[in-house]
Amino acid sequence: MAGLPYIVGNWKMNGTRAMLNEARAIDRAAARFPKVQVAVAPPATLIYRTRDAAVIIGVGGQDCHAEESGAFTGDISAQMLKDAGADFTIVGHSERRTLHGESDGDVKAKADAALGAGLSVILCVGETESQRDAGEAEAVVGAQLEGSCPRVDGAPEKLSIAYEPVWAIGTGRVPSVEDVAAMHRAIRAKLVALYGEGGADVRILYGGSVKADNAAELLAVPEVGGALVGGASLSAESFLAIVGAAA
Ligand code: G2H
Repeated sequence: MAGLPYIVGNWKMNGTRAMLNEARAIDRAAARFPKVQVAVAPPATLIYRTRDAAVIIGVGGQDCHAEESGAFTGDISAQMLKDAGADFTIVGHSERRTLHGESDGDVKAKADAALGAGLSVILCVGETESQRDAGEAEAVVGAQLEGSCPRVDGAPEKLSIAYEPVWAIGTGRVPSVEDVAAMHRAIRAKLVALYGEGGADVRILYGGSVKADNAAELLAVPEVGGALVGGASLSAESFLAIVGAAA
C-alpha cells in the first residue's frame, strides 16, 4: 500500500484547552517518527488552537455538514473546518451513523463536500456484532462503501477508509488479525471496483479498541495502513506508544 502508516487520534467529545498540552507533546514526539503520519481530530472547539499548538501533526474535524453555509444550527461546514486549520475530517463514524441517524447518502454528501473544500477524508465503515454473527460483515461493509464513498476526482490518496467494527468500538474487544486482514482485502477489492486503479491508493485503517498492547499486532497486518484511535489517543503517552508501534 502506498504512503506512510497513518495513526489518527479521534478525541470524540473529549477535551478542553488543557488537552492542548497533549497535542503539544504528541507534536514534539512526532518528529522522532518521520516514517509515521500522525494526526489528531480534536473537538471542533479546539481545532484552531490545536493547529496553532502543533506544527508537524495533521489536525482534523470529526464530522462536517454537506452544505457550505446556511441555516443549520449547531453544524460546521467543511469550509469552516478548513478555515480553522483542519487538514482532514472524519465522516460516517458509527457514533454519527447510530446516534445522529446518518445514512450512507448523508455520509457520501459530507465526504464529497470535504474533498471539495480541500480536506482529506477518513470515511468510517463497519458491521455490528449481530451482522458479523450472521456472516454478513463483508456484505454490510461493501454496501456501506458503495453508498458512501465520494467522488475522488483523480486524487484517491486524499481518501482513507477506517474499518471500525461497531462491536469493537470502546469495548476493549478486537477482531482476530485474520478477520482484520480478510475485511481489509474485501474493502480493497471494493475500492478497486469503485475507483479502478486509483482504488489501490486509498488507505485503509483499522479502528476499534486500538491500544498500546495490541497496536503492533494489528499494524503488522500487511493490509492495514494505519489506525484510528479513540480512547487511547486521549493521553500523549498511550497515543505515542501506538505511533511507536507503527514506526
Ligand atoms: C473507534 C475508535 C476511534 P476506540 O470509534 O474512532 O475508538 O479506540 O475508543 O474504540
